[in-house]
Amino acid sequence: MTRRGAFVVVEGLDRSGKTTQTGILRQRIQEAGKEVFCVKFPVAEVAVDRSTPIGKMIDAYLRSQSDLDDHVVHLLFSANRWELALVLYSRINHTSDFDDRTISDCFIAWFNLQHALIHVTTRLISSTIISSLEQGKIVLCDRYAFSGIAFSVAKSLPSQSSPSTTSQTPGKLPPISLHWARAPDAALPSPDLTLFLDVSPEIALTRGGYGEERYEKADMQKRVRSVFQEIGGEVTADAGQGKWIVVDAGKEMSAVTEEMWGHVQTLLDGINGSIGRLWD
Ligand code: 2DT
Repeated sequence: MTRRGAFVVVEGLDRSGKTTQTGILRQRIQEAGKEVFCVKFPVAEVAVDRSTPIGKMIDAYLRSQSDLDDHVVHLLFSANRWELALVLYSRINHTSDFDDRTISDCFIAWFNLQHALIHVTTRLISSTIISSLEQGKIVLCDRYAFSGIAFSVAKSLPSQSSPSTTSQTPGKLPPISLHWARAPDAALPSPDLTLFLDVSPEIALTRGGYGEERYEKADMQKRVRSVFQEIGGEVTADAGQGKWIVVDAGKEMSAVTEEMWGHVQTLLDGINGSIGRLWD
């Protein structure tokens, strides 16, 4: 039986160097003669000159140009992962099934036809990430469902600077629990390896561009970091969810690259066995 490719996710706090390191890894994988399929969440653009409606809503929210309830934001991020599955499926397979539909129609249909469409979208994602893996490609993903959970749950934790407050509107909807946050992404492919780039909010603060977006505040980043640590513990305890490696992203960039590359290199020859599912 041919070996499938590996699914590698890079997660981290803001300004941890995630996107730069993912770019370097992509180049190294290609130089090693392997095919790589790259994905970045949240996705604002999934193809040349085409932006997704949900990607745009997330972008406006992150730039503080709109305000949305935390639960809605969480579901939008998850829908952003599902909509990528739909778009890529129709492009890769040249099917007409979804060509005439706008992505937001798909999203509404997802809510209306919940069970049926979740089943369909689960199959569809098999044709994108999973088919790449089956073709032996390495799938390299810059943020995934773990970010979704970490950022949404962090908003429900008390602020460390003023413990009685969270970013949620008081007295409205219940806080977002780990359990609730996991649900929309259940059954998406689970990574074989997650590299979590860990950097202290103090070091991140000193890096360029920090502070421009909604979540780029030291207090929020501390809470995100603590939820990521909890998720890392859960992934490590569950053999079906792949490996979770914490990389100290506070050190020199090239040292971070070498450490990450060391882990990815072990997966270049592919993997025996089927692709796991998140939280199955
Ligand atoms: P970047 O800085 O990597 O573009 O991320 N986020 C991301 C969530 O809150 N939920 C999610 O599901 C994902 C994928 C993390 C922009 C911000 O979006 C947050 C930071």
